[in-house]
Amino acid sequence: MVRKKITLITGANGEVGHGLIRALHAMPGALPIVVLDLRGMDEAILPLVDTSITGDILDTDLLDNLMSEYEIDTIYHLAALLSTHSEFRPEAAHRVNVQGTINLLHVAIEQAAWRDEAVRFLFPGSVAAYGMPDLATKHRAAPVPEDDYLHPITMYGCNKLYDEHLGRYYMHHYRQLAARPHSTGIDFRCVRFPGLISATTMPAGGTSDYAPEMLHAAAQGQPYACFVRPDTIMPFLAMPDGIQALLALAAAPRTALTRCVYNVTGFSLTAGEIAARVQQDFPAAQITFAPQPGRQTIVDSWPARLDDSAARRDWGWQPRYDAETAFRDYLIPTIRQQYAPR
Ligand code: AKB
Repeated sequence: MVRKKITLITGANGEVGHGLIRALHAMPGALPIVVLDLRGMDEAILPLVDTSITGDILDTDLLDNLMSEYEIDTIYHLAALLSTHSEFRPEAAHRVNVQGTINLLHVAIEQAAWRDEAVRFLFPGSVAAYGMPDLATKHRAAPVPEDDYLHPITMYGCNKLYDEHLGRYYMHHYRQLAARPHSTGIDFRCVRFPGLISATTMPAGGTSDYAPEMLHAAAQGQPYACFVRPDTIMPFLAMPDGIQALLALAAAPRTALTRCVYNVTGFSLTAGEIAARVQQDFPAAQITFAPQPGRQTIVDSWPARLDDSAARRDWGWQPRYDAETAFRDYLIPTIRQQYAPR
């Protein structure tokens, strides 16, 4: 039986999934897309995918069925519980974020062995993998490279960091004591994302959410109480650049890659600067600050700036948007269109 060669996307109904599906669908010669999400796919995205499966990455029978039906060429494993949600249900987060990832790595190993060809495994890491020891260090530190300050304080951050290690382990060291160790055929590639800001979708359950929430509230004429202090700073990336980063890393020749995990970043702004920028285009915006100590502590533990020079060097990463152009050319015009009366 000839199985259909596909790209598999888990957690496809999230923010990154939507952008990724649109971009892949527009690429000439792209493989059919099969998506897996706990919730059914949004109507607007459904026509862009070959098959939509509503199900759980913890359901190994479902994953076995997928493997028997398709030849999986590339996996974008996006399914995760984000940082704020994960603090409410840490053990559930661990199951989804870690066991779920192992399940998908296992799918990749099985597929690679079956077809005798590598399976590319694209994984979104997170700035949450870091843990700055204190605010003074955060503000003093130079842009943080991939291997410094890796002491996350959230379950999500711990999970994401461990997943990166699992990807490296499954790629290079899996069953290394076997009589004849062999390549598992997993080609694991991770983009470590800062906070992502989309003009068309809203995040759910993250801690960098204050930035997109502020913008979307203003565009809809709703008041917004920001849950971190105005001086809170962290790195961000406009969503189209996030999608582009995943696609560029997926397309990079393996020989060019010197690591499994790459930082990417667009710009760093304080919450106060974001509020001021939003107010420039939405002068009636009612933005107030009501810091929540728990979520404040989480963002305070994330670096102010990321060093993405390895990605620039190895696979030509270059964000399209900086702080000014992200708002001027992408966020503001797109969000105006998004909420324009029809
Ligand atoms: C979150 O806030 O949990 C995510 C992230 C930074 O990975 N947006």
